[in-house]
Amino acid sequence: MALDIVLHINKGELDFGGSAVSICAFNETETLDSKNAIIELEIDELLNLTVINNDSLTHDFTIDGVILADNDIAGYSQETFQLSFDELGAWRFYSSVSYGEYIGATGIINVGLTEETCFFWNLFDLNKELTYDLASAELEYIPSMYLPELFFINGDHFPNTLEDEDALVSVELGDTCYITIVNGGNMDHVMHFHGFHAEIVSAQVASDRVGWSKDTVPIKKGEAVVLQLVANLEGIYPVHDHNLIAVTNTGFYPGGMITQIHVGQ
Ligand SMILES: [Cu+2]
Repeated sequence: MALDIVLHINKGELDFGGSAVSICAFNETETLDSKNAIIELEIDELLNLTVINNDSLTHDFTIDGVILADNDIAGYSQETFQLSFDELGAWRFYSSVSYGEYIGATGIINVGLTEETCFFWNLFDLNKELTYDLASAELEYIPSMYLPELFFINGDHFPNTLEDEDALVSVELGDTCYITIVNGGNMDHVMHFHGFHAEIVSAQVASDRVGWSKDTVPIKKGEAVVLQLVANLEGIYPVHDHNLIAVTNTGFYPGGMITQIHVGQ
């Protein structure tokens, strides 16, 4: 069994709350969307991936610990990759160049959960002004005095997160679901669940935490974790970044990395 997927690397400007920012993303079409692609695979399923680079600059297709070399995609060209994963988990794929990774080019590969109810939180932070120089490669690093002002889950911020069926956890009482969280941003994040503890079932960076059941889950830069959540309480519960700067939109609360868990019956 094999899955054929085509991804486009798109770069350009998008408007967030009246301000344009430069963004790079892996999308399923050649239209730039700040929400990166999510790929769901079975364990041992072969992924035949074609990556089309619509940027003039060279990008790459990187997965920490999996694909680190021979992965360049020259400007306005395409490459193919074949890969499979032999265990349940989530992986972050990204373009490791500064004008890719630092401005949002991170997607998610979820493995072994295609029969389950899954949600996805792709975390990203950025500073509006920096994005222009990063996108043009005039700036090639994140300055130590980094002051992000936009905080995204799946390429958008609260309250828009509630309109995203991958970001809003909507389940029935008694359901078990899985939440994959990837941090493609430029700082660490930490998600706080109200009402629930979630069990870490897979983690690429802090793998020693597998099996922990927590209401607050640190998500380091570059991390990809899978959480199992059992919806044993009815109602509506917030989930948010515990770093309170990250629950704002350009300084205004509430915004940023907030979503909700809806449990009905
Ligand atoms: Cu809280």
